[in-house]
Amino acid sequence: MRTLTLSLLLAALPTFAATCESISSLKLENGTVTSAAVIAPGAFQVPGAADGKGGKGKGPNPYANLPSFCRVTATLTPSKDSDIKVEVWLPASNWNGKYQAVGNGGWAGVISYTALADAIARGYASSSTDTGHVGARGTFALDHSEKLIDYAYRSEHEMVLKAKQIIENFYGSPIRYSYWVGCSTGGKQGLTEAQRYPNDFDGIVAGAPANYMIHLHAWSLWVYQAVHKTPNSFLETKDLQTLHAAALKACDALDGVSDGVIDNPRKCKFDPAVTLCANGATSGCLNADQVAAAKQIYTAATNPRNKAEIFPPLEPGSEMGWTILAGKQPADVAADTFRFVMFKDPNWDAMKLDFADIDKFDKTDNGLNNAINPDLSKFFGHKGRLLMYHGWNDQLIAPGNSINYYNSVAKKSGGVPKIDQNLRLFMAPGMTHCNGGDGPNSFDAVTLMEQWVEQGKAPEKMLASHSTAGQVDRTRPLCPFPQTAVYNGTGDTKDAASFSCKAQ
Ligand SMILES: [Ca+2]
Repeated sequence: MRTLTLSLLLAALPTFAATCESISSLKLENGTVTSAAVIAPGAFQVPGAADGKGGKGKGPNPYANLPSFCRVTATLTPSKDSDIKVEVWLPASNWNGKYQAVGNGGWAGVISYTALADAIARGYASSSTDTGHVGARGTFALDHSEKLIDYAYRSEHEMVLKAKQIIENFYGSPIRYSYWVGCSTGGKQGLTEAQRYPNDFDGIVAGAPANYMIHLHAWSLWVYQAVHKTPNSFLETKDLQTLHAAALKACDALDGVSDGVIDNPRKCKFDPAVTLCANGATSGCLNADQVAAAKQIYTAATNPRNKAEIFPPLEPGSEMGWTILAGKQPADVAADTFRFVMFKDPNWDAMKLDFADIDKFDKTDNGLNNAINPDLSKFFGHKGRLLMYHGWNDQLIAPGNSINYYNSVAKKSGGVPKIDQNLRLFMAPGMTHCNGGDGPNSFDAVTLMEQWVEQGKAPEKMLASHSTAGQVDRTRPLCPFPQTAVYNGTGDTKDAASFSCKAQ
């Protein structure tokens, strides 16, 4: 009877849904809707991209199968120096009643179009922001402290407020659930939201978060400096191959399956000295300076004054990805923090970074881009769910960073059992930054998050797959930290069914 009454009531409710075009006259606080137009199925083209696909070149068009949607663009100006571009995409039909905000990568500076497309393909209304500047570099931050605030947290929160307003205005009904989905900078943005604006989301998916940004960027240059200490320190690709082979030889089989993937690199004490050239050999081995460089890279960055850890190290198994941080030039994404925020000198020399200055850098940042507040009690207090993941072979953000943050939240909250229904971290063996790699690296965190938030079903495992040339060739469960997937002893080691999540 109660159900019948409710459905009659719902059916009788008038809808106040607006037309797409009418959204352009919607009034926003500290912002303006700049356009609102219906995009026909499959017709979206990335603005300014010659191929309409955002530089995807000959790859498949990620927008070809999109349903019709209302595309809203807005400019937000919470400060006088702000120029935050936002897009809100609203499925024209079959809206699932929910909102999914999507994150950025690196220094952002661009709308995340493919992530928007993924979200609306699932029926979500979605939004993305360029975080308040154009371009992938940190150059904008030079003498623009308000824009740096926009990048750090304000653009995301302002976007959320405006997107919710636009969505509810368009559909004429309240949003049932709100989610954040992002990796790397997007992971940082998700954690920042949980820390600063705990009521913005019901669920947050935060992959490989760049949340300890100042330390992350300092550590990135620790890796760079390691291979430039002497003229003989640099690790060429062949040297990385030598290291990688030695790391696998030492660590791969420890997890019970020799498959080219080290399930838990921290269980293996790999000493790169085993690759040192002996007896006059010059190939297939490393010179002493290269071994020293590798040792530095496998070691946490520390403050030389007090030995305090600045950031955890790259792990054995990740060697083939070192070409970015341990490259011929410092990685701009990291060096830009020091060029444009700390030293205000575009020509600053990354070799001059003194790790004894880390406290000074933190002081300058003042908690702006270091998003490490472990107190998530307000987010957890309304049953907010946080799903984190990180690849053990991450070559850009050391995976230990996620473990450190997880542990800090657990400690603050009174132990793992206290947070287990609100925060779960999934470490992915053999996965590189956000996806890819030799280990299973494709998974559906969004569906797990939906089940967690909407049905109260916490994720006990996350099924991951690895593909070669588009064909799945192995599957494996990813387990909530500190559990790991352990081989049952029988069955196909390429099949997830042969593994169980166990605490070790
Ligand atoms: Ca293995």
